[in-house]
Amino acid sequence: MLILRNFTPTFGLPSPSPFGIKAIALLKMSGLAFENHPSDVRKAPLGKLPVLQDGDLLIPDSSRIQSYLEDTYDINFTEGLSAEQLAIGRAFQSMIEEHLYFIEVYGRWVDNNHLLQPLFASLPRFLQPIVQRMVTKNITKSLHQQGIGRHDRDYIYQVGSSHLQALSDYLAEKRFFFGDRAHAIDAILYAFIECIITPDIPTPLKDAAMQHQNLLRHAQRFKSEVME
Ligand SMILES: N[C@@H](CCC(=O)N[C@@H](CS)C(=O)NCC(=O)O)C(=O)O
Repeated sequence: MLILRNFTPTFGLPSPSPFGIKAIALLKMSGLAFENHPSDVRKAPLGKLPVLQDGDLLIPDSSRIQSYLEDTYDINFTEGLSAEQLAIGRAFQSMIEEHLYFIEVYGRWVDNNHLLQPLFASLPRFLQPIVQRMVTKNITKSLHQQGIGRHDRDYIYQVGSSHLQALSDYLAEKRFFFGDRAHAIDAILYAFIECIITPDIPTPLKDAAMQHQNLLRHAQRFKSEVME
């Protein structure tokens, strides 16, 4: 049985992490049996979750999990895609995971830090504010190092909105990103949109996402056809 080591479900999400949801989505798409287990991020091989456990083997990182499932279980998450579509998918994946992600993180940790207590609910009560302050300090530092955290709030959300606009424009009226069937990029799009729209965390990024009816329909479709 495959075990997915993940964060504890929070904010109405199966994982508060978009990468954690992406990994669940890929496993659902694979049709393989698996269990999603809340796990301690400090025990993860790279200090991050999700991690896939297959027997004694630990596979960190959602993209490495994808490659592992493809190589080991002969799952094809990009079946039928042309070289051009693969290139487009790759570019959108980078935009989402390497840039939009940090704007989502800003929306939670900088703009709405007071709403994040549920993330620490499993800790002893006296430790919760201490750990929250420590994690917030580390995340704020990583936003500064990444670069996005150096900009003003309006500009950060303006960039986030332009990413959402690009995703909405490319998706247009298609059922999934490249047509009728869901591929790996749909798992990624779903995971990151779900993390913006589902938690009760108000941000201009959420307002922008709610304007794109096709992104909302995509999330709903992916949820009902793949996740449930
Ligand atoms: N590239 C990794 C990113 C995973 C990641 O950034 N996970 C974050 C949560 S969204 C994490 O575990 N952070 C814990 C930490 O940095 O201490 C993937 O695709 O899985």
